[in-house]
Formats: sequence, C-alpha cells, structure tokens
Amino acid sequence: MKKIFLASAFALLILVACNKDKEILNSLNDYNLSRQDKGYHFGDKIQIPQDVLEYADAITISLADQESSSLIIDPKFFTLGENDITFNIKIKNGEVLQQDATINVFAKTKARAMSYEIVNQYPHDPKNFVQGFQLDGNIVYESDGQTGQSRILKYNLGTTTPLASTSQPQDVFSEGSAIVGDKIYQLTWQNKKGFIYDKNSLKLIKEFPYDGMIGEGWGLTYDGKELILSDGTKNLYFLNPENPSKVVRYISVASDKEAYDQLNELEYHNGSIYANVWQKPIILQINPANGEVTGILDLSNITKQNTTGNDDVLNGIAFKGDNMLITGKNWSRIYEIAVK
Ligand SMILES: [Ca+2]
Repeated sequence: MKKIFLASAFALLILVACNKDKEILNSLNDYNLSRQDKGYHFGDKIQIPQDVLEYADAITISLADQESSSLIIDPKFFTLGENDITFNIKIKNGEVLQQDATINVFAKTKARAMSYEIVNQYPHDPKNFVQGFQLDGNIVYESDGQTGQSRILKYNLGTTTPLASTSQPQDVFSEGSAIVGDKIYQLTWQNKKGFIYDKNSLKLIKEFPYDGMIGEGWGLTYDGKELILSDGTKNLYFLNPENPSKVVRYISVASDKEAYDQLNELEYHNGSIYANVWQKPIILQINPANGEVTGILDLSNITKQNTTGNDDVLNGIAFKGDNMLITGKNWSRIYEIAVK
C-alpha cells in the first residue's frame, strides 16, 4: 500500500513538473509571438517573461550553428528581417528545455515616403520580359528572361530596335545585368551561373559559376567597386567583379516595420541601392552599409496602367542623370521620373 502511494506521488510529481515545463514554454512562445510585429532593433535585449526567468537557471539562444548567452540583438548573429532561433532554457534539475522562435529585426530609422513626377516617356518593346535594365550614355542595356527567349541587347533610348543582341541557349532563363567598365555581366535564374560579355559587341567572353550560398540569380547592379546581387530572398550579396564566384559580404533588407524579400531588379545610384520587389508596385531605397530601407517610392499609379496579370510587373530601374528610368516586364513604355 505504502509502495503504491509513493509511486503515485512520484508520478504526480513528474506530471506536475512536466506540466510546469509546458506552461513555461507556452509562456515564452506566446510572448515571442506577441513581439513579432513590433520586432527588435540592433542593440536591444530580448525580453523574457518573468515566470520563465524565475524557472530558469540559465538561458542561451542558438542561431544557425552558433550559441550565445547574451540576449542582445547583435549584428554578429542577427540579420535584419526574420531570424529563426532556439531558446535553450536550463532548469533547476539540469534539464534543458528548448523553444523555437522567430525574432524580427527592423531598421532603426523610419523609411521616407518618396514622391515623383513623370518628366518623359519612351517606347519599350512589349515583347521584352525585362530582368536587367541600365543606361549608359543614351544606350539602354537590357537583359530579357523566359526560357527560349532569353537574351542580352542594347538599343538607343527612344527606339526599340536593337543595336546588338545575343541570345542565350534554350535551357537558360536570363536575369539581372550590370555594366562594369567595358564588360556587361548577366545572371541566370536557376542555371547557377552568369555570363560576361563585351559591352560594345555583346559577344560572350566567359561564364562564371555562382557561390554556393547564392540560390538563384535575380537582380544585379554595380556600385563602382563591387557587384550587388539579389537572389529572391531578403539578402543582397556583394561580389568582386574580378572573382564573381565568391560572396564578399551580404546584407539583409528591412524597413522600420517590415522585412522585404523577393528583391528583384536593382540599381546603384549616388550612395543608395534601389530595388524592385517582385509583384509589388514599389521601389525601395536601401542603405548599402546595413540593409536599412531609407525610402519607399510608391509607383502604384504607373503600375496599374501597365500591369494586367501576375507576370507583367514593375521591374527595371536605371538612371538618366539624377532622373530615374523605370519600366516593367512586357511594358510598352519606359518612364523618366524626377524623384524627390
Ligand atoms: Ca538596373
């Protein structure tokens, strides 16, 4: 009888402890979910509910393959946007409880709403599925996508007749492009490689494979020193044009209240990166040092006039002096806008 009583009491004790463990993990999970919209900034300390703190001997966080006992949002471990982490809660009996969480990190400064005025319009060949777009002098260099139709071409702004054009093999879907000196670099979507052409003739010089950390090729631009590449995630990768197969560094992109992924066609101008966001009628102005969105240009009105479905989206940013040229996939126009 006594034995049975002891065993029952012990079982009850385990049950109570397990329930308490569950309660603590739920408390932490609820708190983390409630913080996702507000997020954190670099330098903040992750807050832990009081009942969890009282129950724990020590708390660490694991992020990718690193573990930290500091609960500070340190740019060494965290990026802007979503971070998938695990809380390791060491409790009094030496056991470690684990709880997964998504920690959002947002920019400290508020993104500016930018405005624009249309100052000119030019024709654009609506057959062109624009993936890369830049202007040099009065010549547009454009990379067009779609399997079987992918190519690199150049034409005078104001016309649509190519001055030169090179088609890609049937299995290639072309993406972003950028001018570097007398060469032009062009990405492919899922072929894990890029092409380098002579800018004048558009003759192929060579190919280069992607760094393993780059999933797909989306947008490309050049800041005068490094190529900047988007791969459809929230990341922008910096590459040395002399060795484009190696990522030098990367940043993630977020505003003060929102993380952005599916970053598409890019353009570097005057200290900022400008980025299309796939299927959104906006262009982001991004600080290349840390990925913070400093401005948002809403082009809903122009986009509405040119977009009929899911594919013919705003995509294409170039600069003509300080005015921006914008276009989209299969659009029949290029707009020159003065941006404030
Ligand atoms: Ca561009």
